[in-house]
Amino acid sequence: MKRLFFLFVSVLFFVTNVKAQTYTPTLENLKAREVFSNDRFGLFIHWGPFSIPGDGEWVMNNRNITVKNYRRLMDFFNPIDFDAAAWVSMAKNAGMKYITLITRHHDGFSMWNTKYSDFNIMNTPFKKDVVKLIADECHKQGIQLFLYYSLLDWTREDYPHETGRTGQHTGRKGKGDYASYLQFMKNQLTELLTNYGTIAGIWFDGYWDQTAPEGTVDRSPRINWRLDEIYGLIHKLQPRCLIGNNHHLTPFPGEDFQMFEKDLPGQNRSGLSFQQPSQQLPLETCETMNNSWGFNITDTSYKSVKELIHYLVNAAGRNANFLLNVGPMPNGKIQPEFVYTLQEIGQWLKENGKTIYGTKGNIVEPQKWGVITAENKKLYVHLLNVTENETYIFTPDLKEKIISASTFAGGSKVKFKQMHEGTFIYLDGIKTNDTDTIVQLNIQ
Ligand code: H79
Repeated sequence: MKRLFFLFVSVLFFVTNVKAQTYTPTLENLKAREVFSNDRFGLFIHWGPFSIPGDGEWVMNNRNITVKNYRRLMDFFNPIDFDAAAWVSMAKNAGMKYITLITRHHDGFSMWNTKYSDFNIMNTPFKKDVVKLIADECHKQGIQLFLYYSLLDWTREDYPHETGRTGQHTGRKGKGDYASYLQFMKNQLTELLTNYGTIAGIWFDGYWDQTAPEGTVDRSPRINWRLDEIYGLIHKLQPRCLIGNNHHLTPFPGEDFQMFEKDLPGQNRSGLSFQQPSQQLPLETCETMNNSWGFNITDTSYKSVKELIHYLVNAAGRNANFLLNVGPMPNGKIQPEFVYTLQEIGQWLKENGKTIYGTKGNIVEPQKWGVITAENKKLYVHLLNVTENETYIFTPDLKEKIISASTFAGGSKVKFKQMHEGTFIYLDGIKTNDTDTIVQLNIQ
C-alpha cells in the first residue's frame, strides 16, 4: 500500500512537472497558425526616429551615439506626409496578408502612447500614436497586424547592458536590473495587447544580445530571460496571438512560429541561421528590399521584382511565409522604388497567387530549376531557372500519381513521363516566362 502511494505521488509529480515545461496551444491558437501559414506574404515596417539620420535602424549602436545625444531625435520626428491608410492599402495591393510593425526597436523608442517610458511618440512634435493609427487602419481594411518588440534596449539603465554584445557605447553608467526591465516589458506588452484590438502576433528580436557568438557550442544566455512569463502573459491576454522570437535558435516552448532572417529555411547564407526548420510550426523568413531595414539614404542596392518574386516562391516551396521589409522615410513616405516593386509583385500575385496562398511546400527537395507548391489535388511546379534550350526538367521523389499536366497560364497541355526514378516534364512547345513558368500537375 505504501509502495502504491509512493508510485502515485511520483506519477503525480512527473505529470505536473512535465506540464509545467510543455506548452499546449489553445485550439484558437492552432487555428491562427493555420491562417498564418496560408497567408504566405507580409509587410515588415521599420520606422521611427532612427529613420531620421538615414543610416539604418542600428545607427545608435554603429555610430556610438550616447543616450543623451540620441534622445534629440525625439524633437525632430514629425512625419507630416504619413498616411496609415496609404501604407495599409499599399500592402494589400501588393498581395500581402499581414503587416509586422516595429513598435520598439533596440534604440528603445516606443512608437505608441505608453505610460512606462517617456521616450515615446507622444513626446515628439508629431504627438500621435503610430501603433494606434496603423492598427485601426489594419482592422478597418481587414489585414492582420503583428507587432515587433525588441527584448534588447540600448537606452534603458535597467536593461542588463553590462553583459550585452551591443549598445556598449551609449554612455550608460547604471547597473542593469533584469527584474525591473522584465516588469517594464510586461507592462508595455500588456498595453499593446489591450489597447489595439486583435494582435495577430508578437515578433521578438534582440535575444541574441545575451548569447555567446553564433557557431559556439554553449549558447546559453548570460541572463535568465524568463521568457515563459512573457509568453504566458501574451497567451493569457490574447490566446490566439502567435509568438515568434528571432533568437536564431531552435524554437522554445511557448513559441507559435519559427522565423529566419535573410535566409530561406534550410539555408545559412547570413551566418545567423544554424537552426533546423521546424516540422510542426509555421515558418517565416524576412528580407530587405535593398540591404537595410531602416531607411538608408545611400543604399540603392535594390533587389529586382524578379528576385523578390523568386524569394516568395522559394519560401512557399519550403513551406514558409515571406515577410518583406520597407524602411519608410522620416517624412512618412515610402520611397518610390519600394512602392513600384510592391505594385509589380502585387500584379504577379493577382495572376499567380493561387499557386502561392494556402499551398504547402516541401513536396520535393528544392531543385536547381525551382520548387513545387501543393494545394488539394494540384501540384504547381515553379520553373524559376530554366534556360531556353532546356527541353525537360527532372524531379525525383514525387510520390503522387500525375493524371494530367498543363501550363498554369493559358492551360496548354504539357507532356510528362512518370517513372520509378522520378518524373520528367517536357518543356518543348510551352511558352516560358522569364520570372516563373508554372506547370500545374493534377494528381490522383
Ligand atoms: O530589425 C532588423 C535588425 O535591426 C535586426 N533584426 C532585423 C529584423 C537585427 N539585429 N541584428 N541583426 C539584425 C543582425 C545580427 C547581427 C548579429 Fe551580432 C550578429 C547579432 C549577433 C551576431 C553583431 C555581433 C551584433 C552582435 C554581435
